[in-house]
Amino acid sequence: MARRGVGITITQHILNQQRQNPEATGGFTTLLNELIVAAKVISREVNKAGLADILGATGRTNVQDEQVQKLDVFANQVIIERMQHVGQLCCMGSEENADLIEIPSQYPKGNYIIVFDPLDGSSNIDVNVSIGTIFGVYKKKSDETDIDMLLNDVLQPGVNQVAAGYFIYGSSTMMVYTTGNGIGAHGFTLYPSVGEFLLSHENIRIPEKGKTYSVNEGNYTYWDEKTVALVDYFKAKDKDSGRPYTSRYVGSLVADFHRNLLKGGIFMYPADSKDPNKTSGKLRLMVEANPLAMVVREAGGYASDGNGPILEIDPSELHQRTPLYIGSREDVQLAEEFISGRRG
Ligand code: AHM
Ligand code: MG
Repeated sequence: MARRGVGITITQHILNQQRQNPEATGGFTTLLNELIVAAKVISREVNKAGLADILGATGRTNVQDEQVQKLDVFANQVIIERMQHVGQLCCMGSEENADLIEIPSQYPKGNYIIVFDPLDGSSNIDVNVSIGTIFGVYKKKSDETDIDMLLNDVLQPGVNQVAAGYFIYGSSTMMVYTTGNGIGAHGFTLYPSVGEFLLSHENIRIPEKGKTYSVNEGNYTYWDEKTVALVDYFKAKDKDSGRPYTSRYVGSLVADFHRNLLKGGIFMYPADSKDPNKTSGKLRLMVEANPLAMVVREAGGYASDGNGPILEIDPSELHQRTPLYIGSREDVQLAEEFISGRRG
């Protein structure tokens, strides 16, 4: 027997959720729908990335004599162009843009803010490994309209996100999203022949404890002793606690996270000494860590910077970086014990 709701479209799902909120105006649904259209366009381009040499590699012209763009630049442009005219946004923040993105004056504006990483896992584009788009949505707090003043509205802790999620362009294209408040995290698979995302993973629950750790161990030499002790712990043999864990890492956050979300485990990008302050790793708080932290929380998991919840960090910069430990609750809590020095 089919599970309840499985097979409904993402649009229907968003509408159903919005109906439960008496204050909903439909603007939020419009916003997410436009993002979904952008993701479908990106998915189509990602699927033909391997044809770049045939159609003309980046920076060259293709058979139609058009300039071929880098895929991450293309993805960024598609999202900006589609989202700027929905009338629901006051500004946007992208991993690809140093500053906030203004809504052009000819378009109406709204009270939402979207932050995104248009194509995460860029080193994997050329080698046919899954990549993704990550997004978080906030509501503006002030009445500001001046772009220079809006940064204060954007720099909110992740706990304030009203929606968050990601698209993964893999063996199939999926969207996983949540609107928070215990509503759960839900997964939709793009059926290319129909052109719709259909509900395939209703109310995802991440196992409390996994058997997998995901980390770039090539950074071992740049870690402090607490991080080394943590990773050594996962690799040590102890039958009772299910160790050694197995290791899985492809270097695409969305792909590594998605696997652990469905199967259990922990993804880590610890602080390392490549960072001049040794306080963060490579990943960005607002466009990478916060959206996934909201998804994992709704799925019953946890995300930490090693000392406390990612979602409670008060950001001071749009492109701020953070250490990230995310996945099964017990595994992330254990990582926190090591990193905060409560356990050695
Ligand atoms: P990107 O935004 O430039 O693609 O970088 C982020 C990616 C993540 O997807 C992934 O987790 C990480 O970088 C991998 O980094 P590393 O190659 O240092 O392991
Ligand atoms: Mg990224």
